[in-house]
Amino acid sequence: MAMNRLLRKLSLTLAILLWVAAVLYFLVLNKYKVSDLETEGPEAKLSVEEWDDLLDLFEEKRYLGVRRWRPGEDPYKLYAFNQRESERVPSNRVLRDTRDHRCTALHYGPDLPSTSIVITFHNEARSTLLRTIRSILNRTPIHLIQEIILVDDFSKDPNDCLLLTKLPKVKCLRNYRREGLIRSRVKGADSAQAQVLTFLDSHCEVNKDWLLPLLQRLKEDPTCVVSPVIDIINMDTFAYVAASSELHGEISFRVWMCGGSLEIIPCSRVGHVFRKKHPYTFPEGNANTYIKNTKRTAEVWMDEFKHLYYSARPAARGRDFGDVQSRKDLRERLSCKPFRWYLDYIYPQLKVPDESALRSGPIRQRQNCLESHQVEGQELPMLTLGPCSGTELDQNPDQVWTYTNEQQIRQGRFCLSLSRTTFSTFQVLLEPCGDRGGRQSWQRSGKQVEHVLSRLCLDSEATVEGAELVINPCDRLAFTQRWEVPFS
Ligand SMILES: [Mn+2]
Repeated sequence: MAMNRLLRKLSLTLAILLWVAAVLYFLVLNKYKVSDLETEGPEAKLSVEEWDDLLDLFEEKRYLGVRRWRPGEDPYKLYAFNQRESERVPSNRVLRDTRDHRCTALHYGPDLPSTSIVITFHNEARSTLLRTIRSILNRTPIHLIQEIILVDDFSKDPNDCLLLTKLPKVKCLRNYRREGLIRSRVKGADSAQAQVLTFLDSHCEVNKDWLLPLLQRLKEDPTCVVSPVIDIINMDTFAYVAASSELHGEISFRVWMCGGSLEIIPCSRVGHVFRKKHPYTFPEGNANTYIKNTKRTAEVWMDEFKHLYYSARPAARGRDFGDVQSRKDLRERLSCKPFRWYLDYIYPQLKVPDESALRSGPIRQRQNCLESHQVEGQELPMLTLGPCSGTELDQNPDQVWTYTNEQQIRQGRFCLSLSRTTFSTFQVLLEPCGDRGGRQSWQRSGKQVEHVLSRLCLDSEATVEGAELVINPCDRLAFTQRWEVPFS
């Protein structure tokens, strides 16, 4: 007993010692890194005096004094990040160098091409927008910046953009109606003077030497599209946190199919404020814009695989997606390869659903269909029966279900699942797909749909609100257990 207590005491002491050592190590490391930053080469940086002069002209305090957070206000209301913290963080703060230590030993060619940096924004917080620009001016050899082009996508206050043109290299373009991200970027690109274009978000902070390895790689191979590793700026505290060095960028199949390549350059680091939602609305409504954009991509680029997109996004069926002829022409003109080539040679690790096992469509019981139903304020959609609606060509997305290789009955990210609560284990509802405990496995058995583990059958029971889905002992005579399904 005493031995036990002693051991516990010892291990606790050890844990505390380790913790103290770790904190000290981190502090020392931090200090080292900070002094490292301060001794950056003179050509890379404006002197303090030069900066002071420019900022006197620019009047930073005055710029930041508009629409400031006030005590009592919700600091997340305007921008969906903590505005109060953002305003506390100086525009020229010191960042920890998050690169692998081996990056510091790299040398870059003296004749790198210069770049035009395009930053688009719509009602961005002034504090984050300014910090984005100052971090660029502070951490980039000035001769490599041809210009910083701000594209103001019809923000409420034109001065958010205009006043910043007092900073070196900064230009401002403004849309006189809301155009959206890509048209704004194209506008910036059209007016750019440099050969290399760099697109940045409007709430970033670039880290030490961020641009050099990107330009170096482009010089070696001009067909590349390159990206930094994106570090995380915490939306609550604005702490700058290193992203894991495991690379997980967007793999743009369009670039690969048309003879380019997309590379994430590990020695280039840029921080970005990740948010849980957009603080602004899209020109055609958030869901509509998303569906339209992804549907256009599928229609132009995915060839015979586009039905997989529709299985995953049934809401896109029958939706208008505008004219894509010019995009198809572009694909033709650039002699881009088929989507299948991309799957075979660039991303063979990607598991493409086996077509014979993937079937989708409505699940019918007489004239009624299995249907999902969004309820205001509720996280999970309700599962119910409703009159079948929609046609083969124009299906009702709430009534389209996909049977997957994992024997799930799926719609979007939700799957038919047995209830988790003990007092109603027989209820069937919608939950996020992915349960491995067998609550989401179903198979067809004649006219019935059987829950694989319990061997009970999918059934419906009338309630005051309509119908509830349950499982019951299988009974071939019960009409509520007879289903027409799109899979066998
Ligand atoms: Mn962003």
